[in-house]
Amino acid sequence: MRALFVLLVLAPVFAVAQEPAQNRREFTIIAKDHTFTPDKLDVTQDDLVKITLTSEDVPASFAIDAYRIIKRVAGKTSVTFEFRADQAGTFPFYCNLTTDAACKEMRGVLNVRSK
Ligand SMILES: [Cu+2]
Repeated sequence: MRALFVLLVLAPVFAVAQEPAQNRREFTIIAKDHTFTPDKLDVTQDDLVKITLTSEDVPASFAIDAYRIIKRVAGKTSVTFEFRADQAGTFPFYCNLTTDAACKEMRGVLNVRSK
């Protein structure tokens, strides 16, 4: 009887768990000396990507045009955000701040492998 109860109660949970696996990927990106570290992110299409952007010196930002992402981080703080990598391809990410000429050199690449 107890086994049946457990089965009935847990069945919906298992049903949810069996939906297409959704990978979560987490990255911490350090912005320092107008450089992103790492400057290359590799994920698989449809991954849920969580990024913690940490500035170790001056304010910075992280932008990916194709994903309409622009996140700013104040100096010596962190910001965390998530997005679903639903478009396959190679996308540049960059700092879009204009206060400092060196921001133009602040860039990296997001690689989204199609599945
Ligand atoms: Cu910058």
